[in-house]
Amino acid sequence: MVFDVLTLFPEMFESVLNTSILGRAIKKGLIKVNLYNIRDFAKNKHKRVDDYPYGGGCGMVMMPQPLFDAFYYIAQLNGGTLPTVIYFSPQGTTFNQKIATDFSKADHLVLLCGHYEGIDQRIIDNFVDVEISIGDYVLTGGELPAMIFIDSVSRFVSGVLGDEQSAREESFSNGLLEYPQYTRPYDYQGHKVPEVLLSGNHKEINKWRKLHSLNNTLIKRPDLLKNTELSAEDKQMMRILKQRT
Ligand code: 4GX
Repeated sequence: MVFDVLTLFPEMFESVLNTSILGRAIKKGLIKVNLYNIRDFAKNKHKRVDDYPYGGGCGMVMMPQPLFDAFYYIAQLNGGTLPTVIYFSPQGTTFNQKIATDFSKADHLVLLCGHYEGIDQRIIDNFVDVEISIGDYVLTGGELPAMIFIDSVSRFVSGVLGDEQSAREESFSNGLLEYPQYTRPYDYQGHKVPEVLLSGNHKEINKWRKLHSLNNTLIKRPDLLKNTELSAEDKQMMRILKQRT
């Protein structure tokens, strides 16, 4: 899968793309991230990419020319057609796991990162297919949202996670929060690991994990349960949990 990123600050991406799971996925060739510096497309003498807003007001607006030319360039590299273009802004649809899985099926996406007060609306009107927000708070630019997008979408690209993790992912794509995890030692300063996890009884272990997964969700994120399909056994467990609170 290929991500073309249009940004004024390509250096912000370096450590994120060179580290851990994303770093490995890129080295393996499972994903490719092409960073384009928008400033490289500026045609004026001082390589300016922003200008004052029409109508007045504070802040600067990213001007059309460099981005129009960047999109023409990327389209030309792809036989004249532009892949789906995503723009990150607080006005977009709020990003979630479902949207991440949907985009992981694409083979090529263009991510536009705005900076300053925003970008000239004509860029959005002519090139942007989807506007995405990573949450209701204001950032200084679209670079962090683009990195979050690449990270969460790449996890669903085949081979990016190990077999074990992708199987685990499946068992938790049910919209529930995770169960508590423990590692050695069994007794750390008197704080012990729940006995059942040491029992070797996998039926009981799975039951314990499901119980805590349901309970965590009920206590911390009851809103998630509205969109979650529960089995008959899960519903029974849930009734018991609800009586106890
Ligand atoms: N989820 N930002 C985009 C530039 C901007 C300014 C004004 C449109 C109008 C954000 C978020 C986010 C800050 C990225 C403003 N664009 N992006 N940037 N939350 O806050 O995605």
